[in-house]
Amino acid sequence: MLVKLGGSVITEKGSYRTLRADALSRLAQEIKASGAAVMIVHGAGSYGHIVAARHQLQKGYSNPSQIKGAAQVMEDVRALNLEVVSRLNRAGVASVSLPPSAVAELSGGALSGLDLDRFGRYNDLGIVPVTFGDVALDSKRKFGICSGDQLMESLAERFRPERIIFVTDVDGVFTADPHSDPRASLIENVDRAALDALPRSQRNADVTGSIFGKIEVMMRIASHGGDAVAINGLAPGRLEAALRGQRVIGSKVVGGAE
Ligand code: IP8
Repeated sequence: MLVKLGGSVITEKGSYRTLRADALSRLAQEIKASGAAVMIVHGAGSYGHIVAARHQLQKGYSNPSQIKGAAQVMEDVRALNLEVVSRLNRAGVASVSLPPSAVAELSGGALSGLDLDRFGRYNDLGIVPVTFGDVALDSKRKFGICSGDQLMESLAERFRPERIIFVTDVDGVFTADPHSDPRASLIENVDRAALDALPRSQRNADVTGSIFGKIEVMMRIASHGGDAVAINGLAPGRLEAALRGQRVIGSKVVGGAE
């Protein structure tokens, strides 16, 4: 099983370096309780996106004033990662941090290298590899942003997990933004047609792209086989049930992106 703990569920996205500590601890306990073998990726949330956007780090190097910003983001996402790894260890899920700033390489913004053997070897030892959205070196742009979704795609391609679970702060993929539109309804099966029908308001971007782009990544992952689902991590018990292979409220993404 491959799990992404989205930045929106483990942090308060609008408030710099603010952890959703209770949600994170509970999710760690749910992972333990499920007994599932997992690899974990987490988003950066307010530990990454605010400063990365201020310095336009996703575009790569353009001026020396970005350097302090890049170092700040790397420090901040490490702090978040330590919160995640400590809570997993405390819950009884032995975990290790594999930071993209040290084990990944970008080329023009695309993930061109990741030390996947290292993930496999820790996994074989019974230690859960935990990686995350981070700043990484880029062979064309000097540096860039390596998103949790890029990492999910690369891990899914190599390890072919049975199920890929994206944990967010809403029930799944909606016809409109459920935070602002009371008429938004949950799309249980997301395919290419459903994706194309999403309104532009659903495509609001942060530094690593829009919801639209994230769903495309999920579609590509699902087209390798396996099951890709988006569920609500703020609803207690759903991650545990999804890890047990049970049907839970959420959206299932059907493969089909080129
Ligand atoms: O939260 C973004 O990763 P994501 C990483 O998975 C940074 O999109 C540093 C903004």
